[in-house]
Amino acid sequence: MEQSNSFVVGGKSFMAVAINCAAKAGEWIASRLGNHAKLEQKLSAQDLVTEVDKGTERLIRKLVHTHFPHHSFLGEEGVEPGPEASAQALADVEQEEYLWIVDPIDGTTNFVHGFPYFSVSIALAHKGEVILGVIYDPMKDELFIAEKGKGAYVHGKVMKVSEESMLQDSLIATGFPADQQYALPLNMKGLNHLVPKVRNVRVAGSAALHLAYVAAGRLSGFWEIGLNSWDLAAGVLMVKESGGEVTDTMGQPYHLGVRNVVASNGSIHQQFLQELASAEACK
Ligand code: 2AM
Ligand code: CA
Repeated sequence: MEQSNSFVVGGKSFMAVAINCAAKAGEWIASRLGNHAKLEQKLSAQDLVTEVDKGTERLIRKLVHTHFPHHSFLGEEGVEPGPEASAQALADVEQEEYLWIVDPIDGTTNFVHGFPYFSVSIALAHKGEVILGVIYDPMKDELFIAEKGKGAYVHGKVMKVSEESMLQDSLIATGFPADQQYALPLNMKGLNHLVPKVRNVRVAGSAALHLAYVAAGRLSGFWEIGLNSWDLAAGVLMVKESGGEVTDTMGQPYHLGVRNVVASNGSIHQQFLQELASAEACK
C-alpha cells in the first residue's frame, strides 16, 4: 500500500508497525488457544479476561512504544471494568496528538471456549480522529486494514460493502452485552423487532470482526449497545473506507466516545435506524 510521507517516522510507517503488532499478537494468541492458565471475571460471568489478553496488550504496547515512544496508548486491559471507567480513560487521552487504541483480544469469551472467532483490533487516532485501523483474525489468518482516505483491504484485496438495499435481504449482526441492567435489555428489544424484518441475524462474539465483515461485504450491517472505543475504532474506519456508513443508534456521527453503534453498507442505514427507533431500542 502507498504510504504518505507524513505517516513515516524513523523509517517505519504507522501501518507497518500496526500490522507487525497485529501479526505478532495474533500468533501469540493462537498458540495459547485451549492452553490459557488463568481466567478472571471482570464485572460478571459474561465479562472475562485471561492472562493472554493482558500479555498480548503488553506485547503490543511495548512494540508501539519501541517505534513511537511519545505516542499515547489506550488498551482494554489498562482500564478498570465498566462504562464510567472506560469513558474517563478515553476522556483523559482523546485529544492527544497520536493515540493507539487497542483491544488485544476482541471476543475473549470465544477464545476461552475455543470458538474460532476472535480478533486483535488496533487503531491509531490523530487528535481524536481515527486514521488507521487493523483487525487480525489469527484463526483464519485474515488481516483487514484501512487507512483514512486510502481505502480498506483484506489481504491486499480492496474491500467493498455489500449491495443489499432492503433490510429484508440483509444479513446483520449484533452482540449480547455483558451489562444486564441497561445494554442487554435494549439490544434484546432491537433483536426482537429486527429478526422478522431481516434475512437473518448473526451473533458471533467479536464486534471488531463483525465490523470487518461489514466492510468486506459479508454482512450487510451490525449494531450493538454498550461497546467501548477499543471494540469499535479500527472497524468503524474500515466500514467507512469500504463505502459504508457508521453512526450512533440515534443517527448521529461516530466519534471515539460512541458506545451504541450502527454500521451498514449505507443503503440500508436509514431503514435500520428507523426500525431501531420504532422498537425504542436506541438508548
Ligand atoms: P471483548 O471480548 O473484548 O470483551 C460481544 O458482544 C462484544 O462485546 C465483543 O466485542 C466483546 O469484546 C464486547 N464486550 C464483552 N464484554 C463487554 C463489556 N463488559 N463491556 C463492553 N463490551 C463488552
Ligand atoms: Ca478484549
